[in-house]
Amino acid sequence: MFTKRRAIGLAAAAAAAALMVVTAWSAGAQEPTAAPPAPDRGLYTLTGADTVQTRTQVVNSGVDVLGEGHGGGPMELIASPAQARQLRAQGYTLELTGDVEAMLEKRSGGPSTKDSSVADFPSGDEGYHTYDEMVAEVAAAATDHAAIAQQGSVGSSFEGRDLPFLKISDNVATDEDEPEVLFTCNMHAREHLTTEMCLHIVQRFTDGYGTDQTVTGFVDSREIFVIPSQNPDGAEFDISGGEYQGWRKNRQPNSDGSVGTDLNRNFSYKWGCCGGSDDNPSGETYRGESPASAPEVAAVQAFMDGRQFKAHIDFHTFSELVLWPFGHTTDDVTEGMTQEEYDRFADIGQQMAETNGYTPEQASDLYITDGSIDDWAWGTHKILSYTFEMFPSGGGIDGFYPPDEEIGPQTTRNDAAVDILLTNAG
Ligand code: LU0
Ligand code: CA
Ligand code: CA
Ligand code: CA
Ligand code: ZN
Repeated sequence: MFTKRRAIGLAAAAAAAALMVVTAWSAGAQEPTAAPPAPDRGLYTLTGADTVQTRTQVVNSGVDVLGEGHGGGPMELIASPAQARQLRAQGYTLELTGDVEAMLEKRSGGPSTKDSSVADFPSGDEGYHTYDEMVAEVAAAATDHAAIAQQGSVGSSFEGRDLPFLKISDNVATDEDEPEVLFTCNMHAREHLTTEMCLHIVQRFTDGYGTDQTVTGFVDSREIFVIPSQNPDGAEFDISGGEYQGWRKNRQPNSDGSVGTDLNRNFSYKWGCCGGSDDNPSGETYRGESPASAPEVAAVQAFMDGRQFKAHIDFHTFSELVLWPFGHTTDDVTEGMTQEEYDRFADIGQQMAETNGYTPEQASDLYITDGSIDDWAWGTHKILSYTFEMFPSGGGIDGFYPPDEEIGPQTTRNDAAVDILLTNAG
């Protein structure tokens, strides 16, 4: 009986809820309760996941974990009614705190009045760059600073959007023997603040050249590469329909009819090795069909294979963290990571975190991830590779959508950390 009802519920939660109401009426046993069915996408607070293992289980159960939570506190996540039931059956405590659809609509300024066929940020958030605006910004930087900035292409997204990069250095047209440093952004669709972080780096190291001494020194002695968006299809989808969609993955269709690969689980180093990703295509941490099966990942990997990067930051949101490899294991020292190398990661990570007030830790202190960009960058190329989780430190689904007034303060907040990375690339 219990099993049967649960099976029905897992198959179609809404239908099952309706069925139970009808049953109660016809049996005449009791009035149907007024409690509304749980929303399709409910925001939940989960407690009971106090270890890396249990947090990893939750993250890869198909649900959408928001931010990381510090020190193993409660987790905030988006789940369907069936997913919430399943997690409860596994012994976790889940409290429903909101309806994500309603929250996204509210954050987007109410029911959209915009042309739903056009991807644009909701009114009030125009300070963020759409894909076209980002492309124009990169092109303008190259045109306005032709002596130190040159534009190129990393490749194309699944839907065919160009993935532009900008190189910033003196004698920019020449591949000089200077340490190469890479900044990548917007791997997860809804993490729009990170696109702004990369554009801020572009602006700072181009406009500041010749006037700002620190900037000039780095531009003269380094080759700085910036990829403002690794997931333009997802980012455009996230702002389509005049309303934020809360989208994470890319927009590549899957065999089961669902859409999207989690790009930060699709990199080729120890892909799918360690329970740090989902093999279910509809899951939010779906690792893809094979290593680098996402065209965006294949493009970024090929680009990085073709250069000699010494240091790298991949910007994400949110939780205010500085993270270093490995994510696939909780071990500090393992194949591909000596104690000395680990200590260097931790030392520079802590130095950077001191400047921006983030929390520094190894990536797997949160939960296990496999197929992430920083594991790949270090594991295959020995690139000093960090993941930053930017502002805010918490805040549910709205954490992905800080008001555009935050762009200035939250990007300049990382200037000193970026400079520390550039210094240590030498
Ligand atoms: O990919 C992720 O899950 C990252 C964290 C890892 C780099 C450890 N968090 S995010 O998806 O919330 N940006
Ligand atoms: Ca605003
Ligand atoms: Ca140069
Ligand atoms: Ca070079
Ligand atoms: Zn992310």
